[in-house]
Amino acid sequence: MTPTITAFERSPDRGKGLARDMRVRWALEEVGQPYDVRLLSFDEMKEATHRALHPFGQIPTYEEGDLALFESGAIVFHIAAHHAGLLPDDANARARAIAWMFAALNTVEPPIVDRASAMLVERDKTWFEERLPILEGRVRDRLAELSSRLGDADWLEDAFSAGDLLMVTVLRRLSGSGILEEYPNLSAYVARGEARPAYQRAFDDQLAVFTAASSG
Ligand SMILES: N[C@@H](CCC(=O)N[C@@H](CS)C(=O)NCC(=O)O)C(=O)O
Repeated sequence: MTPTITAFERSPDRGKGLARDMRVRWALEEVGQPYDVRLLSFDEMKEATHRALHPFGQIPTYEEGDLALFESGAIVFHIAAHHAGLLPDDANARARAIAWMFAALNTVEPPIVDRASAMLVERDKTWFEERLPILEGRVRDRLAELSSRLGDADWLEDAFSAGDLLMVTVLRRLSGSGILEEYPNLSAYVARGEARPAYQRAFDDQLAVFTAASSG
């Protein structure tokens, strides 16, 4: 059965691949699973029909037969668990790849999102200039730790996994900040993820939605 995911009708990032349906698209492309996309406006995301799928009125969601899922991490895990290619077969290696999925979403993404949110909605506050270095310090602490763990390796464990897929998409949220570039091995790691053909197909498909909406 072909799954259906939801995505922004008009992504606020203007098609830069930062909206979280990108993670799901990329995972589906990696495992070779075709999918349909239902595009939603911001208003539609907050309506009861969509909230029945997503309690917080957000994208992405994933529908497949009787199953309706929300949370990009849960969706990527579901895809990885049901197809070969995103999680190792060995039980211990698999558990470690899953640990990296949680690390991406639970440990690395929060300080990056806190910084991005402050840049977006707190710029006019009197305390913004004082708070920003604190938020950026927290991002740098996490990146320094991740950079030191990654070292010269291509991926976080022996082979590319759903853990890398999520980590790369999380790190991409720093694009334009200049912070990622302070850690050359992390920049190279993100570039390695972006160079994967499955990533490029997912990116192009997401960008095509934005381009079509802008020209329409
Ligand atoms: N933890 C959720 C976050 C979902 C999320 O923040 N989605 C954003 C797009 S990337 C969204 O729908 N934003 C619009 C809104 O919250 O109103 C996940 O990983 O799926």
